[in-house]
Amino acid sequence: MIKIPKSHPRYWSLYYREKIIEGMEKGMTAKAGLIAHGRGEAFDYIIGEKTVEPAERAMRAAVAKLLLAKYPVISVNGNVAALVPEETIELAKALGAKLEINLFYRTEERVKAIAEELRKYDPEVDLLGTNPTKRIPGLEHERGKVDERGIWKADVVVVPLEDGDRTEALVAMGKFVITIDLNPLSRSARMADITIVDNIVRAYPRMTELAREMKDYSREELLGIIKEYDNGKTLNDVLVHIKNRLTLLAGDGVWKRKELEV
Ligand code: PTJ
Repeated sequence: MIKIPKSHPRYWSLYYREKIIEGMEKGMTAKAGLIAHGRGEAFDYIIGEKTVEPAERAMRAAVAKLLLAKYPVISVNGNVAALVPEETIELAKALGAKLEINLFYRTEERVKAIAEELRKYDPEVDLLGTNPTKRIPGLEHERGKVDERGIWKADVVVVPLEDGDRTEALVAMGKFVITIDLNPLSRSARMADITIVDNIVRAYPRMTELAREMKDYSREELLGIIKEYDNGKTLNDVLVHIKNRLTLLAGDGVWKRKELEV
């Protein structure tokens, strides 16, 4: 990984870009994962590189649902393993959820590389998906393979940075699907039951914090949070945030250096 000076104004953006490149060099991240990362970066720039209120609202509803779930599973792909390997394990522990390596561009080499990376942070971690025997109906080839003890059995699944087709197929299987996606217009964002429009590098640590805080809430309180939640409204509110931000930036037609800083 190249050394980026901490004083660089875009330090964190460059840092995670390097992490994705490193993920590919380690054999974890798909080439298409680099493109997906670039799309995420662009949306994050527009959103303002911070957690907006609708994302916080979605995270609370997601954590409530996961805490009430009978069999919650968190899916791990090549981008997630490159960006937030330790944070993924922390979140699963805080929620009592299973972890499953589940890849769109599945190869056994990539599954092995991701498992090795996660085990660096917890050698004991129970990782599903290394030997999947079930298939998501309607998805051909490798991308539909799931673990009988994991996504196949899950009632609530977290599928971050996901393709819309698979999100849709999981919803059609009757799963409650939670996604993390910086693009509020994506098919995944539209198909999921709860969409967290935030960067996964901010969302996972915040969800872990929320899980630790909310695990003492009563069942009624958690159910109340879920009942109040409206994913369509949340996505709409993100778009309104983007619209307002761009209107502010475009403002009187004069570039305002200060306001452009994110
Ligand atoms: O590792 P694999 O084989 O499972 O493949 C993973 C990718 C990401 C390549 C695959 O799932 C894919 O092609 O996904 P898409 O359809 O490009 O969708 C990924 C979505 O994640 C896009 O809408 C991006 O905007 C979004 N995204 C990218 N980086 C982040 C992100 N959302 C949140 N946080 C990010 N860091």
